[in-house]
Amino acid sequence: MSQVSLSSLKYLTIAVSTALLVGCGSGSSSDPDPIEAEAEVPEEDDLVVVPPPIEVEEIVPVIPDPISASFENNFQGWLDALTSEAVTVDFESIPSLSSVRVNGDEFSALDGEPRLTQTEGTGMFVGNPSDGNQIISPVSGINTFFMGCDPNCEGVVRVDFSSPVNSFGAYFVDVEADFGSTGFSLFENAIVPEFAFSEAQGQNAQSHLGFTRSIPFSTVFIHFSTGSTNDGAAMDDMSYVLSQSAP
Ligand SMILES: [Ca+2]
Ligand SMILES: [Ca+2]
Ligand SMILES: [Ca+2]
Repeated sequence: MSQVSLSSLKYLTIAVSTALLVGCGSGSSSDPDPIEAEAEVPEEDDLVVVPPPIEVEEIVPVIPDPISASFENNFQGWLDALTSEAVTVDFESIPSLSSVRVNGDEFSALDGEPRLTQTEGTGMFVGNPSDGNQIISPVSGINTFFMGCDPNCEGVVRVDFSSPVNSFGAYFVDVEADFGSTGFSLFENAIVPEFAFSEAQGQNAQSHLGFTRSIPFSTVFIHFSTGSTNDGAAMDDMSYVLSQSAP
């Protein structure tokens, strides 16, 4: 009697524990999986469908207009387009000589602290380069700004301001066959200026180039030919307008 009852208890214990293991295993693996699978699929579908149309629509209007309005030989038109009075660098703060080499920070006492850096050429000079075969008439005073280049190449000057400006302009003197490479660019390493003279201006002619931009900028590049073959061009009365008044 005692042997039978002991063996039957063992079988009962094994049967119950097996049933519990099987029941728990089958219950936990069959119930949660369908719920999780059904919940994940719709969320992924919603995320994939929504973003692409938004990204495509935003790419199109991102392309900015580099220059909003340009003025060639229309100084008064440029003045009328300004938002406030222009600051002018007349290059008269440098002692009068035929040519004085400058490093570009000589004009930083003015509002906007313009600093000039040569990016192409063999030197920046202020003065009056008039000599036997070339007469340069300054627009203001007795000095102009010009570059050296040996023997003939494109001169490029970078101008950096301490606060953004929205307008820029200058007079150029003696723009001739190199008119297409005389002007301004807002982009570094531009091969030709994005805004240049449309035709030759003539021997010793004083010609104004100016532009305004709806998006303020802090850097502008001045392009002009220098050298013996094209006999170069000088600049005077470089002007700009700060986009916001000083605090
Ligand atoms: Ca001058
Ligand atoms: Ca000339
Ligand atoms: Ca020239």
